[in-house]
Amino acid sequence: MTSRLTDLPEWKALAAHYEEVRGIHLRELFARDPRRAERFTLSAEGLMLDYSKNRVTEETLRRLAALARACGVETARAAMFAGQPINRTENRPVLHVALRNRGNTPIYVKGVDVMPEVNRVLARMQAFARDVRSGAWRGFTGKRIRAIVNIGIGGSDLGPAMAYEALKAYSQRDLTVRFVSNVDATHIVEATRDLVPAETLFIVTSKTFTTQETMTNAQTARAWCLAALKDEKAVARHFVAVSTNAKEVARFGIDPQNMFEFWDWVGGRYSLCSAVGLALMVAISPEHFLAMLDGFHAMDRHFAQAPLERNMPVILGLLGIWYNNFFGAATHAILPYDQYLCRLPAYLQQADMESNGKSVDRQGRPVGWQTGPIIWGEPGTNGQHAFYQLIHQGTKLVPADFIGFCKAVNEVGLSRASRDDHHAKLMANCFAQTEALAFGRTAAEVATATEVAGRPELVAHKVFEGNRPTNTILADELTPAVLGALIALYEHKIFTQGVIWDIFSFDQWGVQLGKELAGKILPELIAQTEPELRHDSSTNALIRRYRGEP
Ligand code: G6Q
Repeated sequence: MTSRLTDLPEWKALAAHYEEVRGIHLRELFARDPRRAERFTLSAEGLMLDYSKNRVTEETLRRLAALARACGVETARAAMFAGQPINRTENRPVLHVALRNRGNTPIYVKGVDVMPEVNRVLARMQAFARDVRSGAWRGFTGKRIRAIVNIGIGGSDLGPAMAYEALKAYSQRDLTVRFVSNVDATHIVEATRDLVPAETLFIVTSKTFTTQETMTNAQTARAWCLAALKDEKAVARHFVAVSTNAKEVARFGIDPQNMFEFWDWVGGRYSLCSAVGLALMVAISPEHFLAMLDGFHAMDRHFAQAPLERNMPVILGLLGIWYNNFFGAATHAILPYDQYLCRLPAYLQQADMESNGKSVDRQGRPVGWQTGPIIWGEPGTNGQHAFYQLIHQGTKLVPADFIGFCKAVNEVGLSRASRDDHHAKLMANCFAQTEALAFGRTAAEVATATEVAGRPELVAHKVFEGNRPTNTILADELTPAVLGALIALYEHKIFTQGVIWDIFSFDQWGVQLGKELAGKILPELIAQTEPELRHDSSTNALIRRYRGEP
């Protein structure tokens, strides 16, 4: 982009258009056009996106697509798929799409097709997963593996942990699968307290194999294992690694034969489809894992090929920009109406906030516009009994994505057509919420309700202004392929927004400073004699209090 974002004519046109439409109520937009829902619904790769309950007109969307074009979204998209080093601050390509490139078309990095390597590792993962699942892989004492513990953090934890929860119904139920991330010992202690060392396999997942939390937990797991098995050789049967760093893996004592590689062009928060997904593959089977990759790939193709106006990730990205940059909405809620997706908000929190939480443009100049929103959320219906009050009647605009399924994974109730059906109740709530948020309840409607009879002072409290925007993403059923398509949808939404905001979405320098300072403070907390503290007065006092010094 040669001009800065806010100087583009397309941006200025949107700013003027915003002034024209900001006051229009969704009630009016729906009343004007009986075919609005149809017009603003898009289906792709098993997902249906209804974006009609947004404060947009056809003109808004045209103008937003024009902005995307002016910002070079199409060129940037092509550059990513072609393996160009678009992560320029780390000088790397961004090729999570290669990990699920099920069509196997060659993708070149520095002139070398990466697909044979991707497929080689995928084949090794499958062989390993089959061995563990069948019992062919035994523990050191010859016992079958009954528990898998993934040790990793951030991008080496959230993806497989989220997807394991999401696809639990597809998992081998006699295999316990746990995820340990926090350096707080509580996490590993609680995760292992009921496990049997001779039947437990640890997957140490770390791109760098130097991450403090993961290495600390891995050493603790090693000690836990050896305390029971009493032989260093046991490590080879109870530990495998997922990493790019063969040297450190060997130093830890893990046989390089038992290391599953990935590559520096896979970003941590985009690594679920790499060997980082090994624990998930063992849990749900190679077949289901591959079905998930198929879903990812289908959405990748849609993103790569569909015109911007009919491109689901692009539409989600543009709507996000509309609220973030023009309406001033600071947050975006992710509200899955499916308990299996309980970790999806946390997963997307990292994917989005670590990617687009940036404040300088690609030239290193301060941006003069808002970038990534705060992502948050909880599964429905739980959230309805907690924070939805603010979304309905608070002073802040909170755009939200509602995600649901037509068919339940667990059909419980007298029958699907009965009022006892859990799933019908769940989805009735999902649809009702978006209806209430969009259309609200006017003072006139409240005034005629019997509940305020004789108490007119209550009317104001019971009014719902409405006009609160939502997307609804609906699919038939939560399958591995649908999960893959859903995650890819959000990945490419984040990509689209990053291009428009003119920021680098694939680095994460913002996590460095805290790590460095923790490295300085750690020796001060454990020093035998009182250390000389050179921090600010607050940090010095906290350290002294921790040490029990006056
Ligand atoms: C993700 C981040 C970060 C990373 C963790 C773990 O994009 O880079 O969350 O995944 O810090 O890093 P390792 O895999 O190297 O242990």
